[in-house]
Formats: sequence, C-alpha cells, structure tokens
Amino acid sequence: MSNTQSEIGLIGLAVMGQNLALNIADHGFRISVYNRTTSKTDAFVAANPNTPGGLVGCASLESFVQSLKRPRKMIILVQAGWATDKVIESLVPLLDKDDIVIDGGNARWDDTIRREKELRELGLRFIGSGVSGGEEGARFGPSLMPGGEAAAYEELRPVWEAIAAKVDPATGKPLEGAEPGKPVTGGVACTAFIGPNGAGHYVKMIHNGIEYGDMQMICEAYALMQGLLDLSATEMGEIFADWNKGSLDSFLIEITADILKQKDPVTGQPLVDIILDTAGQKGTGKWTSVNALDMGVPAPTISEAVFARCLSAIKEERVAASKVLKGPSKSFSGDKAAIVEAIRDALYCSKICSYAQGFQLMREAQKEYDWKLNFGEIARIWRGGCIIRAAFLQKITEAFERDADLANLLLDPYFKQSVEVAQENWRKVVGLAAEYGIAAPTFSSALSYYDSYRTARLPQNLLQGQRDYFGAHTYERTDQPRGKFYHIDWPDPKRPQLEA
Ligand code: 2AM
Repeated sequence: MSNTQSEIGLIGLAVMGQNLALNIADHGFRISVYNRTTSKTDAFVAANPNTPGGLVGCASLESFVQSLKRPRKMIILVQAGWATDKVIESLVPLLDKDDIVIDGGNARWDDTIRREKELRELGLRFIGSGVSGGEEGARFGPSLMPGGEAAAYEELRPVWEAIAAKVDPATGKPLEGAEPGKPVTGGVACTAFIGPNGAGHYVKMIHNGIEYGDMQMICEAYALMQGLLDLSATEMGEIFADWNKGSLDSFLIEITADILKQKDPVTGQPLVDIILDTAGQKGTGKWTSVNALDMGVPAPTISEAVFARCLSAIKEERVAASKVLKGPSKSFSGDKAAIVEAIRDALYCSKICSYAQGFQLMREAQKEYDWKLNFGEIARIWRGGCIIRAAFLQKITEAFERDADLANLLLDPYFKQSVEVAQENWRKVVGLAAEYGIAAPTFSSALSYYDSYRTARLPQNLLQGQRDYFGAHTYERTDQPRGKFYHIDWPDPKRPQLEA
C-alpha cells in the first residue's frame, strides 16, 4: 500500500494550484490532488496523464488524506481568508498527529500566526509559505518563502527545493528554459526557511509591497520620458531594453520593454497607448503600508505606490479635474539623452530607498514577533522566480553579508556610493517633474526619505513646540539627557499679557 501513496497532496485546482501540482509532479513526486468541484479534478488529471511523478485525483477529502504518506503533507491553494479557514476546518478531523498543512496562498501573516497556533495546539503542524512568481513561476519555478516549525519544514524541504526557481550560484542569474516534464537542473534553489509561524507570509507581503514600488517607479520613468521628452512607446521600449543590460537588469524592466514595443492587434497602435489608465490591486501593498503605519516604520515610497494606484482608479474625477485645474504648460527643450540618463539614475536611487524601507519593515517585524530573519538570504531567494527578481538583489545579499546588522541599506558602502554618484541626476529629475507638472510620487517621496534620513536635525523640534503649546504634550531638550520631559506655560496671544 505505502509504495503507492503520494509524497504530497494539493487542495485547490485553480490555475496556481494546477501549475504548482504539475511543477511538483515534473520533479518526480507523486502528488494527490483534490478540488471542491470534482469535475475540475477529473479534467485536470485526464489532461496530464504522463507526468514523471504522477497525479492522483481524489474525489473526496477523506480519500485524499488516505492517499498521502505519513507524516502527511498537504498544500492548500484556495482563496486567502475565509476559504482557507473552511478547508482547514474540514481537514483537521481527518488528520493524525504531526501531519503538516501548508498554506501556499497569499495569506495575511497574522492569519498564519493564528492558524499555526491553532493547529499546533491540536498536535498538527502548519507551514505558511509565500509563493511568488504568478502562474508561470508556480509552473516552472517560483520563489518560495516558507515559515512555521523548522522541523516541519525539513519534511517539506526536498519538495520545496526541487520545485523552486534556480539561479546560477556564480552570477545570481535565474536559470531559465524549463519545459513541461523537463525542469531545469542544477543551480541554487530560490527558497529558504524564513522563520517561525507567519514569517514566510510576512516576507511575501513585503515582497509584494516592494513590487508595488518597483512598478510605480517604472511608470514614473515612462511618464517623464513621455511628458518631458515626447518619446514614443517604441523609443521608450528600446530605452528600457537598454537599461535592462545594466544595474537595473530585472524582470520588471524586461517586461516593460516588451510591453512598450507591443502593438495593439486591433488598431496597430502601441498597445500601451490603448490600455486604460486605472490600476487594480489585490491588497498586499495596502497591507504593507498599513503595517508600516501600525509599527511606526517609515515606508513612504511603498505607500505612495499604493496611493498612486488609488488615484489612478478615480478616472472620471481626474478627467473632470483635468478640465478645471491648471498646471505649467511649457515644453522641454534640452538634451534628451542626458535627461534619459538622469531618469535612469532617479529610478535606481528611488529603488534603493524603496528596498531600504522594505528591509526596515522586516527588521522591525522581527522584533515585534520575535523572529530572527536572515536578510541576505531573503534577498537571495528573490533573485529568481518572483516578480521583483533582479541583478540588484545580489548587491543586497552582499550588503548583508558584509554586515548582518546593517541599520539601513543606504548605509552600505555600495549603495551609499551608488546614490552619491547618481543623486545630482535624481534631484534634477524630481525638480523637472515639479517644474513641468508631471506627477512623480515615488521618485520625490524616495528623495524626501533620503534627505530626511540623512538629516541630523529635522524640523520636528518645532512640531514638539506646537504639541506642547496646544496639548501640554511636553518636549525633550537638546541640552539635557534624553528621557527628561519639559513643559512651559506658553503665552496665549488671545489673553492680554501682563506687563512685567
Ligand atoms: P472550486 O473549483 O470548487 O470553486 C480558487 O478559487 C480555488 O479555491 C478553487 O479551486 C476553488 O474550488 C477553491 N475554493 C474556494 N472556496 C473554497 C472552499 N470554501 N472550500 C474548498 N475550496 C474552495
């Protein structure tokens, strides 16, 4: 009996679930699959009869659980939130001690903390694993961010390391070219144990927050090239393709080049000119920003990226406002090539600040939740498989290898130097954006972050004065030790002052 049992199981056969199951089977693992709607299970198994590991379709949760080797390992890939809880609830009575439930959905990290605790109290084990890379990643190699009990992850590790994206250990570049039934071989897997309970899903959320920032910054570079320099989509496509050969080398820059060069099959115009300018979102960028506010960690650039999507979504209001509100109407006449170069520098510097903010969030969260995160490793597992994969991440890994306790990415010698040489251009671009009335919220917010972070004395002395004036909130003094609080009776201008 046991030799016919499956290594692992998967519940939820939407696209991500199907692709992850096929990826697992391609690596020679026999996998049982279950879906609430059985016809989907049957169709999926029938459509994929010859995978190296083999797919076992199960019509009931009972037969699914019985088909798994012990300790049983089962991945849930249903909608995050309520549906995940429902599936766990139906699974629990069917499981035995030490069985391992793995949530591969986009769960909130605090839900994962709760679920891990609830299952642990029942003698079961729970892994919350971030899975990044979309449908393509799930099929041919995602970046995987597992969190939970370390010993439970050891059981899952062979599967997770097999199916994760692989990078060349020498260059850090993703190894590509996987095909159905023929995964890539060799390379370093883009997965590592992140930490206890919700750590994996937390890191996945930060990944998504950073992704929001990266995407918005690219859009601002595009808006500036279009608005200031009047470049065509095709010309910009060439520029992004060129940028992809240097320090900005990344998946998002690469696809941006392709998108800008794409023609609309209907009109023959650049497709990007036809696509409506209202962005959707699923919530992980918002969670990152809310969490930043909750913990009091400055992550303004990531939050600006979320707000930029919100502003884009109020299209009708903007169209109406565009007829009423005036801005500058001059046109730029200068050295276009120099400005393209300056925009590239602004993008790179802003990106450094946005990543610095993401890592600051993880640093604070590890204190809050008593995790010990390995930041160099986190950057390493983001080098392949996921949406933010980039050559740049290698530099972050190196920065944390130089100093595991680095206070801020900006202080690492490589990043410090990068910003030093590029900041004149960055300031020029933010200045031009203001002068010509082109919104560049993440470029300018990142620059303010940089300038605030490097300022020893900010104007919040005045703010403390205001707080003490109207609310007796007290202030500390520069000439006294920290932690001693003072208050004065501020003169009230509305009351007549007595002559001394
Ligand atoms: P379905 O095919 O039966 O709708 C993504 O929606 C996946 O999650 C689908 O496989 C879907 O199953 C599954 N799903 C959604 N809600 C669920 C629930 N409450 N219980 C089990 N599976 C669910």
